[in-house]
Amino acid sequence: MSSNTKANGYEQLLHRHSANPILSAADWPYPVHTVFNAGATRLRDGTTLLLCRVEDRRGLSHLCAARSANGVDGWVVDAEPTLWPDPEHYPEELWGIEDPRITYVEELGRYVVAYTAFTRGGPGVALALTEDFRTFERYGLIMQPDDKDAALLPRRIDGNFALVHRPMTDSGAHIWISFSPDLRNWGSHKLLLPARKGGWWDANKVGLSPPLIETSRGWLMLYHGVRHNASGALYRIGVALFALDKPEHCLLRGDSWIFGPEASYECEGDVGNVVFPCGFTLGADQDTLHLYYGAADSSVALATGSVRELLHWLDGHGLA
Ligand code: BMA
Repeated sequence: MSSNTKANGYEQLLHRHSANPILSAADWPYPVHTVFNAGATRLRDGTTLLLCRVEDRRGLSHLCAARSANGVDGWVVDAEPTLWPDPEHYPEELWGIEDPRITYVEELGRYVVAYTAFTRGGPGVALALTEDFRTFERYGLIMQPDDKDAALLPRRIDGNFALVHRPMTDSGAHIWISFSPDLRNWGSHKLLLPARKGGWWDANKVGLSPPLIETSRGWLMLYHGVRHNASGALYRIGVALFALDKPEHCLLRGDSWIFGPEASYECEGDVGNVVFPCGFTLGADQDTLHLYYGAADSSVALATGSVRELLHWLDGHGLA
């Protein structure tokens, strides 16, 4: 067995950091209930920025930035909420804002944050643009409810911006991709990755986890798959690969999940048995993956892996 093989015989592709969970409510400079599902990016000066979903005791969420030089510890958390719901001007934010995914867009010279805006009509997808995570320009709701788990691609495809997202319809919770010339008007909607059926681990719902990872072989997707069982739901992570110039074309989809709740902080919390990544950064080698995930809707944890190894695993376990 290689060092990546676990006792149960499965290869371990993502490795939990020994400092997990790396952020929780106890680290916050103001009263909060839980901290989880953080978007991630590396700033120009090398600082890792996590934009965390923070839930208060009303049950409503806002976003708050935490910065660290090494992406593991020494976090400096904003003294006040970084992005607070603004239902007066953006009624779609009435019940809070959740689960941000961050994409840096060279063409705009800005980060595009896609987040879930929650209101009476359900959760929808909203965008906010920022240069520094201190001031934001809101673009408002771009995908109406029910829709969530969205992230922008870092560059245009065939002249258009592309957004991966997860609308809920009568036919289920599947991952879609949509295109826009200006980030405001969206169309050319295409089904990207459907939930499987029956007994599969990703039969009941799928959704994008962090933004797509661009590799020489295609767009690498980490997605969450949900299976309902007698005691609730299990959130686990799977992998798929899409064509670079035609991202709606799935090249490979892994058969099994690669990461699921096992550690106590993933199994126990407000919502047990949930691992929910919303962000990643890459090491200087452009291969080492730092995956930031919400654990049991209660804390932020980190797992590391290798993009090369994930692609290699897909070659052996992917269904075309
Ligand atoms: C999903 C999202 C996530 C949450 C997960 C588990 O539907 O709302 O924010 O982490 O459920 O509760």
